[in-house]
Amino acid sequence: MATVRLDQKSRALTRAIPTSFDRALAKFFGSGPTDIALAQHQHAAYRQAMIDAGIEVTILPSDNNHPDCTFVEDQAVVIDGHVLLPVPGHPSRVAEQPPIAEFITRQLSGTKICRMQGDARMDGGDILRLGNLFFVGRSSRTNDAGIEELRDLLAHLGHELRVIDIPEHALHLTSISSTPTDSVIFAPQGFLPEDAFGELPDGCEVKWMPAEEVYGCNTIGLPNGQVLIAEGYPTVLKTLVEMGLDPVVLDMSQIREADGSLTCCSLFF
Ligand code: CIR
Repeated sequence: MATVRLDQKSRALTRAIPTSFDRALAKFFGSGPTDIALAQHQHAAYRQAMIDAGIEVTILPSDNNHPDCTFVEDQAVVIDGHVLLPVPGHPSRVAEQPPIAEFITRQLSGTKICRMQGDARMDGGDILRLGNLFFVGRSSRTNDAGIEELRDLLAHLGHELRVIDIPEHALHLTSISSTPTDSVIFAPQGFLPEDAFGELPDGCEVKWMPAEEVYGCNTIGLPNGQVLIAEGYPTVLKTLVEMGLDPVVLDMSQIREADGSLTCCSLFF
């Protein structure tokens, strides 16, 4: 999940892969999963890697009526303990939200829950956090009205929001970028203008990866110095090692077939 700083990553929500996963939406990285047992195995390894890193991981049951239900990142936005429940940008994904919303509101009882209204649309996967600076992708799933609702919440919390236009051949901002630490952004060359992220705070930088490693740019940095990365992206791997971090390589092949990246499969709260 891309809306929490490293020091805020202690608990993560996940959701099991449904038996209908082969019908998940797939248009960008994949053409649809073909091996559900393998996908479930990969998801189990993903959860275990987080548990091994000291994260408290919860798994909600899957919903076979919603092939994309594993991708919980899109369904709720948790920022500094505040919750924004977006209206997901794809109609087939709207009804995935209630059990996730119910779990999160129970866990964070006492916090104000905002629900997106009217025509506003947003997938949580369009939000990226670098320390206390936020970016949002304007994409096929996230519209201007959704962005304004996020801006209102961030203004209340005193955080800046910058908007990045996502190219048509990409799904979300986090499909093409991530923050393995609170001071570094990984992004692929050629997908975004070089100044897309604007001027960054002192000590922060964008590390541009080769375009063919776009899927590898999605990583999950963890408080213990480990960084979860997908298998098969050598520049991403080498860069993390050079940064003194400890990469944990996961086979994501079947999850990638459903256009899902590492961050999509969890919601830190
Ligand atoms: C979808 O198209 O919505 C899913 N098949 C993939 C969602 C991936 N989520 C993400 O990037 N945050």
